[in-house]
Amino acid sequence: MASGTGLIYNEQMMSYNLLWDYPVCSIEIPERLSASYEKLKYYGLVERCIPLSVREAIEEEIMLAHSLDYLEAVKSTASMNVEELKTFSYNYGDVYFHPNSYHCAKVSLGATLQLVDAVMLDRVRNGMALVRPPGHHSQKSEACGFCVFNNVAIAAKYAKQAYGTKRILIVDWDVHHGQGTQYAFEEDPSVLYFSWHRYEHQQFWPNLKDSDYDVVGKGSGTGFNINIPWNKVGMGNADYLAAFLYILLPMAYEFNPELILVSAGFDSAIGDPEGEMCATPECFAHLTQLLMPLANGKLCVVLEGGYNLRSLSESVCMTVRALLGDPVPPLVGQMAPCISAIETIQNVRAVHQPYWNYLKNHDSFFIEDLSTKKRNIGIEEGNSESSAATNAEEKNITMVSKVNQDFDEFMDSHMKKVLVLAPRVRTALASCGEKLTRLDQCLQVEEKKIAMEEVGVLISGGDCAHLKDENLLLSLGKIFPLIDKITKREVRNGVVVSPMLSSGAFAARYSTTVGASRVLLLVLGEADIPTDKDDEKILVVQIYGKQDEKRQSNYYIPICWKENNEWDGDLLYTLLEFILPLAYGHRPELVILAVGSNIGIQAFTLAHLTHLLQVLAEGRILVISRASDLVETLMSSLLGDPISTMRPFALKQENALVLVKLRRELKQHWKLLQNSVN
Ligand code: Q6M
Ligand code: ZN
Repeated sequence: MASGTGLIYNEQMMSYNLLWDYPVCSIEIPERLSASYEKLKYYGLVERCIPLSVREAIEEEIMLAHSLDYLEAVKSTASMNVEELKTFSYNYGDVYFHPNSYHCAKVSLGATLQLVDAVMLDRVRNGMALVRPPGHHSQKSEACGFCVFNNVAIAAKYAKQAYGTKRILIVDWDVHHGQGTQYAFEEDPSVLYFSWHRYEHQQFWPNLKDSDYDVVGKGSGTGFNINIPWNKVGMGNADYLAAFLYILLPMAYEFNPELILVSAGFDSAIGDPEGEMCATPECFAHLTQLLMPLANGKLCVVLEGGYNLRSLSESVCMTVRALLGDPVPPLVGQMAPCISAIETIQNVRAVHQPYWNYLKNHDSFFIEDLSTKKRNIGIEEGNSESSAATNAEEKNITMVSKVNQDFDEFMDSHMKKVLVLAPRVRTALASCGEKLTRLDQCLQVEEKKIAMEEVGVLISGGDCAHLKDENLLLSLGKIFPLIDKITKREVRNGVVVSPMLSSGAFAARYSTTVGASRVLLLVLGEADIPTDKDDEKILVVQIYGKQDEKRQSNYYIPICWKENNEWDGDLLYTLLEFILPLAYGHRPELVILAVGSNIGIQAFTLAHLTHLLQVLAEGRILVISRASDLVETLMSSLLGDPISTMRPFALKQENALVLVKLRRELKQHWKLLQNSVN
C-alpha cells in the first residue's frame, strides 16, 4: 500500500522572468514558487512530505502533445535577445519568453512527470509539484497564457504510454479555461477533462466559445469534456462545492479513474486579481479530500496559476495538508450557492444527461440559458427568484470589496480562525476482543459502567424509556468514553461495535451535552431512532428499506428506498448529491454514523462513505456498527488508507424520485440542496 505525500520544488524554475514592460504578463513572477514553498516550510509541511527530484523532460516527451516545429521554435528562444524574445512572444496570446524559458519549461514538465512516476510506481501515494511555467493553455503548436508546454496534458499521455493507464481524470480548478488540455483530449474517451472557469458569457479571457458548457467533446470522446463556465465573479466555497457534489464527483465515480491529475491553479481563490472569486484557502483542502477516495488515492496535484501570493501560498498549504491526511477545517460562510452558479450547474447537467448514467434518472432538466439570452437581446438579468441564492451573490460581492481594502489583515484573521490542530491520535476503538490487523495503530478505549439514572442525567431532557435495555447501557458504556475523547480532541475519530442502532441517537444527544454544538447522525438501516425531530442541534438522516411512515422535519430526514437490495450505488450518490449538501449546511462538530447489519451494503462502499464524511467536523466521526466483521474495513478508512475503487453504479430510478421529492421539500431550509433554478 503506497503511503506518503511527494513534494516537488526546485529553484531552477525561478530563473526566468519578464524582461520588458508587458502589463498582461506582469503577474506571473518567480516569487509565486518561493512564496508557496516558504509558507509550506513555515507550517512545518515540507518536512512531512517526501521530497522528489526534478529532471528535464526529453524531446520525445514534449512531443507527446506538441509539434516538432513548435518544439524547435521554443528551443530557439534560448539564444534570443530581448527584442527577438518580444517579437517571438507576440506571436502568441498573453505569454512571455526569456532565455531560460525553454530550460524551465523542460524542468516544469520533467517535474510533473517525476510526480506521475512516483505515484504510479507506489513510491508515494499522492503529491504536489510546484512548477512554472504553467501548462494548461499551451497547445500543439502554440504557447499561450504564460504556458509553454502542457505539463498536465503530457503527463496524462505519458501515463497512458508508460503505465497503460486506461482512465485518467484531469481536474482543472484554475480560474482560467485550460483550452490546451481540452483540445488535447476532446476526442479521447480515456481522459475525462473537467474545468471550471471565469467566463462571463465569453467576456473573460481567453474569450472562447469552446469554453462554454455545451462543448462536451467529439467523436468517441463525446461526454468526456466537462466545462463549468462561471458567468459571474465572486463564486465562493458553496459554488465550488456544488460543482463538485452535483457534477464532478458522481461523474468521477462513474468514470472510475485509475489516476487523477489536478491542474491546480489558485487564481480561483479569494483575493486573486485575475479570478476575482471568493473561495477561501481551506476550500481547496475540501476539494482535495473529496478526490482522494478515487483512483486508489493516486492523485497528482500540479500548480498552474495563482497570482495573489498570500492567497496562493495559503491555498497550496491547505492542499498539501489534505494530501497528508490532516483534518480539513470547516468551511466558513453561508453554504448557499448563487443563482448564476446554480444556472451553470443545471446547464452542465442538462447537456451531459445523455452521456452519464447518474444524470439519467433525474428530474427532467431543460437548458434554460436565461442570462445568455437576455444578454443577447439586451435585457437586465436578475429576476430568477430564490432569495437565498440572491443573498449569497450579494454577500460574495461585498466580500470581494472588503478583501481589496486590506487583504493581508483579512487573511491573517481568517487563517487564525480556520487553522485547526490535529489530535495526536487518529483513530480510537472501543475494546472489542477481536484480532484486528491495524490494532497497533489505534487507541483502545476501555468501557465504563453506566447506570440508567446516570444516563438519564447525561442526556438531559432525553427520553429514558429505552434505557431499561441492558444492551443499550452496555453500548453506551463503550460509546460515551469515545465521544469524550473525540470532543476533547484527544482522538480524531472512533469506531465501536454495538448491537443497537438506536444507541446512535443517545450518542448524538450525549455529544451535545458534552460540548458539540451541532451533530450529524446518519443511520443506515431500520430502527426506531428516539430523537427530537425539531432539535436544531442534531440533524438526523436515516436511510432504510422498509415502507413505513415516518414524520419528516428539517432535522429528521427519513430516506425510504423503494428498492431494497444492492444499495451501494444509491448510497454513494445519495451521499454526494443529498447528504453532503445537507451536512455542509448544518456544519456539524461531530458526525455519528450508525450502520445496521444485513443492510445490503458492501464494506468498501462504507469505506468510501466514511472517507467522504471526514470532510465534515474536522474529521471527527464516530462509527457505530452492528456487524463486527465491518470493523476492519471501517478502521482502515478512518485511519486514512487508500480505498479500492468502486464499480460504476447508477442511482435506481425509484430511489432517484425519492430524492427529487425530498429535495423539493427541503431546499428552502438547506440551501445547498438547490441544484436547479426552477
Ligand atoms: C492576463 C490578463 C492580465 C495559468 C493561468 C494563466 C492565465 C493567463 C491570463 C492571461 N491574461 N490582466 O491559467 O493562470
Ligand atoms: Zn489561471
